Amino acid sequence: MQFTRAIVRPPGRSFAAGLSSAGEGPPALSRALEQHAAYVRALRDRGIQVTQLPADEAYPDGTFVEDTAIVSARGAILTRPGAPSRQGEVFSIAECLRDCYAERYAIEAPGTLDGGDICEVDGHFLIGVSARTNAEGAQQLARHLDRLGYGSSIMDIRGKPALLHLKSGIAYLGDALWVVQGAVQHELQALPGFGNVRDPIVAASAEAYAANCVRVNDAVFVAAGYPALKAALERRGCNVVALEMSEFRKMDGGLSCLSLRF
Ligand code: CIR
Repeated sequence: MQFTRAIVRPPGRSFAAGLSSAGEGPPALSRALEQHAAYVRALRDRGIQVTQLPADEAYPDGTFVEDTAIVSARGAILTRPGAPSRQGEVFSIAECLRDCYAERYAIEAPGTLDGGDICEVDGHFLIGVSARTNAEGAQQLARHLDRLGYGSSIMDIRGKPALLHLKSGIAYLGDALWVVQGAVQHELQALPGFGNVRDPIVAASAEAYAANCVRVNDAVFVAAGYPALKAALERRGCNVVALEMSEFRKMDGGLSCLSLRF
């Protein structure tokens, strides 16, 4: 899938007040802003037109825009994030997506859903049921996707507390290339229709954070500082762009969640 546009939002002054279980101490805002600017430059270098929303101090986790919408080639679905403190993040994203998509749906109460739980696989969507995405939210999304002509599969990751979101543990990079954390490899292969997921790159446990990587046109963006995964991707022929993510990691944020790409 070739992306032409992305939406991002830099972290605001309230960033350190966001949700975190990482136990790595508070993020330094100045470094987070530098890292975010480098991420935006990397998107632009791939030919992407980037829309930067202003930071919103009311939402410390608002920089993790991926959680607020599912954006596909055919339509957009606004989410209802599982963390109550994040639900208001969706309004400004809805406004922004109004200009980009004629067809829009929304997850409604009592459903909850975070975009980080959704992994697109060549027009089929894996939907993770997690501590953030409930079964009702997953079913609503499956129905909206069906209206858009897409299939979906639900994968329950509630027994895997190390994974905040499905995409913390699974990345699909196109051309049958997968990166997974060992904890989800067998579950993925056991899903109906996914038995043929052969030879995924399995991130070593010391590099589990970097399993959340993303293909952006001719490149694969991966967190910097994870040499084994970078080398494995390069052996598979990927043009790897390594991006420093240390301050976002402190707030449990992966690389994919800093943008909506479409
Ligand atoms: C949260 O707990 O919601 C944020 N601190 C991090 C969200 C990261 N989102 C993602 O990986 N998709």
